[in-house]
Amino acid sequence: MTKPRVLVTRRWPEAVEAALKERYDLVLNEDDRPMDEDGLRAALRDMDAVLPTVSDRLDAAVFEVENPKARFLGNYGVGYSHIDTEAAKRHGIVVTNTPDVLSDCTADLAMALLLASARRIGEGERQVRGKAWSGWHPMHMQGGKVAGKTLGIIGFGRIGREVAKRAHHGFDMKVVYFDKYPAKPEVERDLGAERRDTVDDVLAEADFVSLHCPGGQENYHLIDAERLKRMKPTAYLVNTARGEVVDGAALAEALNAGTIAGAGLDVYEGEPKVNEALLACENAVLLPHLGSATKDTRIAMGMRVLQNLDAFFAGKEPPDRVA
Ligand code: 8YV
Repeated sequence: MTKPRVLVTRRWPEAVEAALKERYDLVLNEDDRPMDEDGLRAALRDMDAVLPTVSDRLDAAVFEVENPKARFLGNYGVGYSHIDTEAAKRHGIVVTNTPDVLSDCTADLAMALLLASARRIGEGERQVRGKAWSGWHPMHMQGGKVAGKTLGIIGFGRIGREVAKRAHHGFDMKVVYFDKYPAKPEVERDLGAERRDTVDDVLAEADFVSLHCPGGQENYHLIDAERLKRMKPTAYLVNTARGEVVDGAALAEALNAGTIAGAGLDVYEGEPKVNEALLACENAVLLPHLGSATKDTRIAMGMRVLQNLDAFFAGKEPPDRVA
């Protein structure tokens, strides 16, 4: 039996590529350059399966291929707002993602950004490296206290709950959250979390706001100029979800005007480009989409894609099917 032809759009950890190679006719993107629209279209036309990442924009136009051969898209990552799943469905293409395996590491990074923005870690590092530090003094770089404060979580799924666990049990924080779906009372109790009826209620109450909702149209610019005004002037915003959830220009204005105290960002609308005004904000900590970037997790993500791929080609329902 001929092996299905599978394209991996970016380089993955060696162990995963080796496991894929054993079972599939694997095509690798040897030089690891992001694929363009024509490349993705050719992949959908010629491959049995394509394994994309957040750097591949699979919008409706990319699916307009005559007789696409591809039947399976195994996304490497939990967020899939870069894939038009409706278009995939129309073309009979199954889509899967990689939940669970990256929740810990993404939650760790959200906490890292929360601490870094509150304690001015980026600014401090720049000062030391720039040889601009004149020595200790009581008024030097005072930041915001974290322990005992209120954390507002928008999107109380797997990652949001891991952040709540760290904040509540590690930093003695009170947790309030908004999610369309209320968590079970025992989950709320374990995480010291209380649901609020609206995003605005969370924003008004929280000293820190961390975003863990999906991206895409449904949450496009959920945090805009108006919503930033609802936050406390002493509050910090953390985004490890998707860039489009925040209006970057409005955030830069809010950071400059003192509408909020600071921000920690891992994701950007239109990344890898970053809004110039944000780049100039001293009170923003900016990371290059590192949420799941640990060696263990990147292997686990690849293995999770492989599980879904194997199930699909064995004629079974893939466990992490999203479309
Ligand atoms: C991934 C992420 O690295 O899984 C996600 O949704 O944001 C990241 O952790 C990225 O999406 C890879 O495709």
